[in-house]
Amino acid sequence: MTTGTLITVAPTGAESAKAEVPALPVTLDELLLTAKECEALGASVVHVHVRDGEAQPTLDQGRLRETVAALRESTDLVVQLSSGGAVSDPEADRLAVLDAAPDMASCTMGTVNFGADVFLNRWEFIVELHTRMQERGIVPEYEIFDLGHLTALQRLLGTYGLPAGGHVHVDFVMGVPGGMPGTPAALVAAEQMLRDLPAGTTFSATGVGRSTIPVLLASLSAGGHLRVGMEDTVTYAKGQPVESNMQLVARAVAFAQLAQRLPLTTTEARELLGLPA
Ligand code: KMH
Ligand code: ZN
Repeated sequence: MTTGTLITVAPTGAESAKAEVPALPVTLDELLLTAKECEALGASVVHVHVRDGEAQPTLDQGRLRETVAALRESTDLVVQLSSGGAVSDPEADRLAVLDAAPDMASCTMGTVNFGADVFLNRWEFIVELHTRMQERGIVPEYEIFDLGHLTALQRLLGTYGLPAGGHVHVDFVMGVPGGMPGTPAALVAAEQMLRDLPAGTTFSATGVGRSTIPVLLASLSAGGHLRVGMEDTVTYAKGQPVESNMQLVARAVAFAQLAQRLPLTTTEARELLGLPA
């Protein structure tokens, strides 16, 4: 039965430039303030990409560890580090993200064209991420950019077993140029494929750019959860730049309330995701 809504905020990403999107949180202080305010509004998970002193994406181990510690110190949010990084990040650096010991990490389930770039996720690399997370008790969020990624997930779980905590949670990242479109039809197709995954598998969805609202509404209607934030959405409405991540979380909360699926607390989110209390 569908109950409340898990709201994940993805505040920064690796793609937008601070110079073009001044409201993007890129320093640790900006990230912490954003995280605290989004938690107060109803977010329960934060999906984190960090930036360096020049506001460029980085997988620097020191910054990752400092960020995990600071988020734990000032919020109760589930801390999910991106192992996807930027398209240019080497596999070794992406695997090393796990050394920062987050609650969760993303695990993208296949290669996808990413605009003019390629977001490379080889099978052996996926297996390494999955098994290292199993060993360390880090809960994965499986990122699904295309329907074939769900077939790969079925194969992964069938061969290497369930993730830490025993619960499977996937996130449909929709509307990336090169991936599945951000449409209700594609969301329903993806949701239908969850039947081939372990019973109780949950999903969230995010639509990049102009697919943000259709995907948000479709996910709520189909019993899914939500990911919102400036990683995926920098335009609030036509001609209106997003002012802050809080603006996007507030809109997601309002939609969830309309759908009578209230935001989960951080405690409820941990329970849903199979994380320790
Ligand atoms: N920045 C994208 C290339 C993830 O965080 O795991 C990959 C991404 C997915 O954002
Ligand atoms: Zn990400």
